This record gives sequence, C-alpha cells and structure tokens, in this order.
Amino acid sequence: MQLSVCVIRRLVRPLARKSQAVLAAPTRAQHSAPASHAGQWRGQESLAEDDPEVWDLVKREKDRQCRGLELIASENFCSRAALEALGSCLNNKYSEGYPGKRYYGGAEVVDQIELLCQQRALDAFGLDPAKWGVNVQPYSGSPANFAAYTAVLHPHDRLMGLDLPDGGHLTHGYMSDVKRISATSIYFESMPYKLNPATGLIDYDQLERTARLFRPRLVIAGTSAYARLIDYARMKKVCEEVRAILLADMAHISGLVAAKAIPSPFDYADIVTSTTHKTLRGARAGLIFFRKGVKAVDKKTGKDIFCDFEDKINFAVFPSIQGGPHNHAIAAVAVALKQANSPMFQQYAQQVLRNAKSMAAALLQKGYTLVSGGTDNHLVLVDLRPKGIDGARAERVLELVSITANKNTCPGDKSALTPGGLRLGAPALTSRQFREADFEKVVNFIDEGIEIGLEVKRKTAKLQDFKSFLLEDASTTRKIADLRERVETFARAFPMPGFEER
Ligand code: DSN
Repeated sequence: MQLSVCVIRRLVRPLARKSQAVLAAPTRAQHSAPASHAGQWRGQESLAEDDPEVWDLVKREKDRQCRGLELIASENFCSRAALEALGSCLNNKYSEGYPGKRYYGGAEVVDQIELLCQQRALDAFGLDPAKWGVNVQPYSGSPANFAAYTAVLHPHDRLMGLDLPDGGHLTHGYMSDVKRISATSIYFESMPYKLNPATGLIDYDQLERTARLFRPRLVIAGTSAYARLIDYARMKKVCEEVRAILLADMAHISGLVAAKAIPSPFDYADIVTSTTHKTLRGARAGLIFFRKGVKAVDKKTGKDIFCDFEDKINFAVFPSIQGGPHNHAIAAVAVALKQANSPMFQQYAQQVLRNAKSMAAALLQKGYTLVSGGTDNHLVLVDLRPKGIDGARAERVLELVSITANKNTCPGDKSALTPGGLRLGAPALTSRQFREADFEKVVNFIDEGIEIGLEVKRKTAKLQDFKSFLLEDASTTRKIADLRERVETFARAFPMPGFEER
C-alpha cells in the first residue's frame, strides 16, 4: 500500500510534537523510570543501577584509597569540583581544532571552556600572555612531551634528558643495550645525562661536557624521582652555548611552582610541559607552555627576531598527534587551575614541602639512607641497599599493610625489577590534611613493614619465594594483619577529597 505524503505528514506530526514536548520538559517519573519500564535506552540510570559490577569495583577502589597511606609521589586526590566537571556532558563533544577554528559545529561552549583554561593556566603560573602561550589539549604528560618534540625537532634530531634509572622519565629518552624503549629514542636520537653517584645530584659538569660533544637540539630539564631542585640557570647556559632549546618538564613539581614554593622553570625555559594531576591536583591531562613574542634582536639588522613555537606546537598537538580534545578533562583542569591560584593552595604546597622534610628527617633518624641525603621538594628517594633489602620486596610488603609506594632505581642500580630504592611522596597525604607529626607516624609504619620484609628476606631466596612466604607463613601473615589494621585505622581518620563513595 502506498501512503500519500499528506497521510505520512498527518501521522508523523503528532508524534513529532509529542517527542518535542518530552524533550522540552522531561518529568521526574521519566528520569527515574527503571530501564525495564522505559523499554528504550535513556541513559538515566545511576552506575549502581546500570552496572553493579563496575560500581562495586569503583567503591572498592575508593575504600582502598581511604584506608591506605598513599605515598606514590606522582599521585594526588582530585577535588570533587574538578571530578564533577570531568564526569559531565563535556565528555560528549567533539571539537577538533582550536577555539574559533573547529572542524565541528556546536563548539561555542567548549571554545569558552578551552579559552578559560588557557587563561587560568597562564594566571596560575604568573605568565604574561604577551610572552607565553599554552596548549591545554594534550591528553597527558607523555603525549605533551612527544608533541613538543615533534613541534621543534626533525626525526632523528638529538636531545638530552636525565637518564631514567637516575630519576628521569621514559619520555625523556630511554634505550637498553639491545632495544630503543621510548618513542623518544625511536624517533629521535637521545643521549642521557646522569646523577653524580657520590652526591646523588645531577652532574651538570658531565651534562655540559656531553652537550659540547653531542650538540643536542633540545635539552630536557625535568625529573620523576629526584628530591632536589633543578639548576635551570646552569642548564640554560649549556643550551645557549650549544644552541639548544631548553624544555622544562615540570610534571612532578608544577603544583609547587604554581604556589611559588620552589623556583620556576619559566624564567629560563623556552618550552614548559606538565601533567595536571600530580602536585597540581587536577584531572589527568597535559599542558605545553611556549614562549611568544620577541626572542632577540638581530645584531646585524637591528630587527626583532620572534619566537616561532606557537604555531608549531599547536599543529603538533592537533592534527599531527591527537584528535578531538578531551573537553571534560580541559574543564576539570580549568577548575584545578583556579584552585591552584589561591592562598589555600599555596599553604598546601608549603605543607607538602614541610611534610616531605619531616618524612626525610624521620627516615634518617631511623638509619635509612636517602639519595642526595634529603629533599627540597615533594619526595624522598630511599636507598634500601645499605639496609639489606630492595625496593621490590619493600614495595610488596608495604602494599600488604596498605601503604602504597613504588620501587625505584638508585644511582648504580643494575636491575629495574629489583632496584635498590623506594620513592615516597608527600602530595597525596598532604591533601588529606596530614601534617609533619603524621608523617613521622607514617615513617614508623614503613619501618615496621621493612622490618617484616627483612625477616622474610632472611628466610627466602628469590623474589617469588619472598612474595609467597608473605602470604603463606602463619607468623608473618599475623604480623602483617596486625600492622595493616593499625595503618588502616590511622588512615581512615583523615578526610578524603572528592565524592563520598566514588
Ligand atoms: N608515572 C609517573 C610517575 O610516577 O612519576 C610519571 O609519568
């Protein structure tokens, strides 16, 4: 049977009017109608209703975070406000391109969000918009670094970064004897600089000598497991001599820089990259700051020479490396950057420094050895080798008593799987209002855990035997249960940022 156009219109119009009315004014009953009544997908059910399995896992992770002592130096507890932005409708929007120049329609709101995030990023670090710009689209720190390299280097150009086993980062270049591990070393030629093993400090003299030979096009000033401040002025001098770009990767310390608690890389660097979820305490994302405006004056012609990073970096992020920006993350970062630009955040950063120092002093008092002898920032790197245990064993025994930390290489370490060090950071617990005296108690708990580890190490051979013994030996499991209970009772008493249950 053929239906005339008029008949079809008569049939469709009332339906269309009805669906418009539903869209305009959804009733409470419609919002809360269970899926079985709705008969069609609405997406209004809570996670608990829709997917109890995932909800249960999320609740378990929240409980783990609340009852544990979180000492991973790169972690933090994001605010509820930023998490609300992260879990919002902004997740739905595609917007390849940049504000005002998108490849998709409907971007008027996300344009404003991205511009707000840019402005807040510059404000948080006290940067003049005439001299610095920022790209807020990187998905995280690793893509931010790769985009920055792609922007200013050609394939196989040379760069230098702190060696991974000495406290650098994978993305600063890493290769083994037989394999190029990091994409930084696959697509570019990387040469590491090192710590002085005697002092545990960056060996700037060696960096300078190597740079003169290697002639890098870019030098990275940044660390992942280094407890001291970076001498940016010294590194800038080296860069000027060999005509290299100075890129500061401040991922670990950006919250401390924003709070002016430690020296800023912006006084010296040409490009500054960061993550946003470590000391900065935001959602997971990345930032690339770049110098803008006049770089120098040509001595011969007297004409201004301009920085040319902006277009190159924006092009590298999109379209070279990434697709649509994560607008929900950009909004959440904007929220965190506003928080970071407040007196309350400055107090937080100062407390992070005091807590790290308190942790260092308590460890030294108990006879532990620290790489570089102490700390000037948010973390300490404990060299466990003189104690007779390694970082892998310590990490595992601490994990069983609800203390989360990570094994880390120390200068001279041969194995990345059983390195000699343990990295301990203060940012996360400081967000739970821990003070210096609380960190002394944390060190007492760590020390008790290490003692259990030492006992078990004496009775076992390989790492796997050690791990099995921890779970199987009755006397050891009793000691672990007792310590874990005391750790969890202590940890639970402190407040936790974010949502109540998730
Ligand atoms: N995974 C981070 C850290 O722990 O330092 C760096 O990306």
